[in-house]
Amino acid sequence: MSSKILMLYFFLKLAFAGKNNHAGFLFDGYFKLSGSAEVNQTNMSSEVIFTDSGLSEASQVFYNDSFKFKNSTTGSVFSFSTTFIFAVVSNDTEFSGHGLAFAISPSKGIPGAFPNQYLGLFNATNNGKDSNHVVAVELDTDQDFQFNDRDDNHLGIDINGLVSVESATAGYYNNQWNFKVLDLKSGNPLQVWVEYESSNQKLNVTIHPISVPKPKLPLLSLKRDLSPYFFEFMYVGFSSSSGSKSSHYILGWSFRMNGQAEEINLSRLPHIPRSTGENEEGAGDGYSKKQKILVVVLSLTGGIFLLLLIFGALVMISRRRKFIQVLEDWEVLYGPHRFSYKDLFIATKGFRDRQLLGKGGFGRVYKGILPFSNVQIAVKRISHDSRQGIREFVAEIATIGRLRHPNLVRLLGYCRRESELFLVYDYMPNGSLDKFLYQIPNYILNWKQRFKIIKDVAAALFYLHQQWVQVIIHRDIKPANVLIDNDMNAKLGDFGLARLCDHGNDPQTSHVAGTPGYIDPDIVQSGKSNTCTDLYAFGVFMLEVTCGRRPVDPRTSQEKVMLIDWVLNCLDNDAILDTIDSRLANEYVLHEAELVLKLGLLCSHPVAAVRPSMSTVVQILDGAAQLPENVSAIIKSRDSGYAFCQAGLANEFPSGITSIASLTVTESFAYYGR
Ligand SMILES: *[C@@H]1O[C@H](CO)[C@@H](O)[C@H](O)[C@H]1NC(C)=O
Ligand SMILES: *[C@@H]1O[C@H](CO)[C@@H](O)[C@H](O)[C@H]1NC(C)=O
Ligand SMILES: *[C@@H]1O[C@H](CO)[C@@H](O)[C@H](O)[C@H]1NC(C)=O
Ligand SMILES: *[C@@H]1O[C@H](CO)[C@@H](O)[C@H](O)[C@H]1NC(C)=O
Ligand SMILES: *[C@@H]1O[C@H](CO)[C@@H](O)[C@H](O)[C@H]1NC(C)=O
Ligand SMILES: *[C@@H]1O[C@H](CO)[C@@H](O)[C@H](O)[C@H]1NC(C)=O
Ligand SMILES: *[C@@H]1O[C@H](CO)[C@@H](O)[C@H](O)[C@H]1NC(C)=O
Ligand SMILES: CC(=O)N[C@H]1CO[C@H](CO)[C@@H](O)[C@@H]1O
Repeated sequence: MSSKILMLYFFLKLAFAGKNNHAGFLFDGYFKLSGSAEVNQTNMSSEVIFTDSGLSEASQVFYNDSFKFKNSTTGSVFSFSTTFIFAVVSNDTEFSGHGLAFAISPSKGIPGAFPNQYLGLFNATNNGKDSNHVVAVELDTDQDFQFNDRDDNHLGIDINGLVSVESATAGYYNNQWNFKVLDLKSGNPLQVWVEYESSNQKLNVTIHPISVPKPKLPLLSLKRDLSPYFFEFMYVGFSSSSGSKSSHYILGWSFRMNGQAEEINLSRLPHIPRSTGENEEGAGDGYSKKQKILVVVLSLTGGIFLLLLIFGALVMISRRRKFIQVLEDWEVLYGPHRFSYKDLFIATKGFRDRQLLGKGGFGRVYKGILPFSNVQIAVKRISHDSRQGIREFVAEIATIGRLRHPNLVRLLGYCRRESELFLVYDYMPNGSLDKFLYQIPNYILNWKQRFKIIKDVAAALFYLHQQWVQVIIHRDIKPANVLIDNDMNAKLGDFGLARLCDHGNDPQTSHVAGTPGYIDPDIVQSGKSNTCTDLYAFGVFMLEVTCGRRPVDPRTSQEKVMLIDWVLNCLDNDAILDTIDSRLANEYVLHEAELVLKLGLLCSHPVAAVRPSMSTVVQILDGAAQLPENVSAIIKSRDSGYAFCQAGLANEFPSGITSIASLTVTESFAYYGR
């Protein structure tokens, strides 16, 4: 060893000891977990890693020093953070072993642990026992029904046993809040973060490809005080199921107590030996190289020919379709709003299923990019059987198209072709409020955001009802029709559609528009909708956003199934604040939340005459007006109409909704609904 390198070695050692002082470390080498663990580091002294391969077949690699995890006076667990990059390389696509785990253990290694499905963490006798004092994050690549595994590609938080306390399919939420599934055993390096926050006792686990920055939202988030499971001093390390099926590599690892783990320098990421699969292929399986090339060439030319044929056919079809589209004189009046079918066809890549954003009662919504301008759009495809009403239909669209408000999704135009109608909207990449409230686990809208969303929707409705030259009734207010932009502003979508779709329909047979749970009981009787109908739905919406649950939830206890009933009951018992979304963890503005709940009940009062107007609602929300003095009394005074409402919701719904169970899955005209 030259003196230069020796000096560097000592320098690194000193830097390590001085800088981190047992508060953390950064290891930028790599090691392999399987059979006997091998440790290879690029530039760090080898003493930072303790290798224990003497225990059965399960391999474990632990850091040589323990860390102080608990405050000795209070007994609470400190915050900690760790990140590591791992890769699972296997040469068996069918089965690639059980996986690996990051573990926090009282000892340097976990004695007596079994390999395979036990992941080197526990054994058949101690699995699930409190005496283990082991907290682990499993990266599980096999489904073991014994431990209630959800699938063969998941992450889980394991406390003293292999039945995960919390688990989820491997993946992450990208910037548009779309979930991307990751394949743990792809062989590609993936980065994992395990972080515990002492102040709110939350353990978060995040996974992402190394090519994208750490996602904002964790995949797993467990609220749990870890102090019963930890001793004052604990060791950190990895364990693996071992076996010869796959190799588990750790390609960098950093850990820190009371702070965020240092980022791993990706430019220094070591190269891992790839699977031996390539060699196997080369070993020959009956085909010579020439034969293989021939097969490839043949299939390529065949494929290209087929593609050309399909392309030609598509071009011809789209040309023909384009000609079918007839432009009538009066339509020229609305000229700028009309898109050509061809453009929409190209924009949505031929209305391919991959472009589908959602399905609803009115039709499907596709994502598209307009040719030439590259503007992103959302195209709603509606089938419209009646031809007679088409003129009114288009006039209606022109009306909707002229509506402009920051809290309305902009309608850019339309296209009409045969019995189909296409509505073109601004594309909202983040999707709907429904997604933020219910579909992204671990995403919790805070009170400020919720209150803002309620005010935004109120402003949009006020505009539709009272500020525009003509009264527009929305008729389907619900979280699935409220879109969220990048700054978490809410925009109401699908306005005017219900009325649009009534044109050309026989009013006698037209069904009640709206979504069960949001439908004014009055409309069920009269069949007529007006602004009061919207107010009812908006009242339910306010309760829903505040309580963080759907208006009808058959999975909860009997007294909570109907949201309105439950909130009313709690109001009777002077416990209205109990209904506020528990995920907010008491972090809300008390007077605002109480105001929204009472206003929500007032708007969803069974007697339409009692409901305030949208202008009053906006004033109350802005603090420019007060709720009536006797609001509680008004809310509680419910007459026979209310009984009907209950009966209506529980038993008979118009238009083919048969059971309560279907209520939560029926999204009648979701914009970006599921
Ligand atoms: C390790 O240190 C040597 C000596 O300073 C340096 O030349 C080399 O680039 C380092 N390796 C990595 C992967 O950083
Ligand atoms: C590991 O820690 C022990 C003390 O706990 C120490 O004696 C030993 O030298 C360390 N091993 C290495 C490789 O640094
Ligand atoms: C432990 O908790 C006590 C009481 O809250 C505090 O004064 C002390 O600074 C804490 N110790 C450490 C090491 O954080
Ligand atoms: C399981 O592990 C414990 C130590 O945690 C050990 O005492 C016990 O013997 C092991 N059981 C089996 C069946 O190996
Ligand atoms: C854990 O995730 C939640 C969001 O689910 C976030 O509010 C919290 O700050 C995160 N905590 C840590 C330690 O990253
Ligand atoms: C690949 O398979 C061979 C036998 O088919 C086995 O000996 C080898 O250990 C496997 N390699 C890995 C990385 O799993
Ligand atoms: C990462 O490593 C490269 C090469 O060793 C170095 O040039 C770069 O400055 C490092 N980046 C950080 C953020 O440390
Ligand atoms: C698994 C692996 O790559 N091990 C290597 C670690 O480094 C030594 C030399 O420093 C090599 O001989 C091993 O093959």
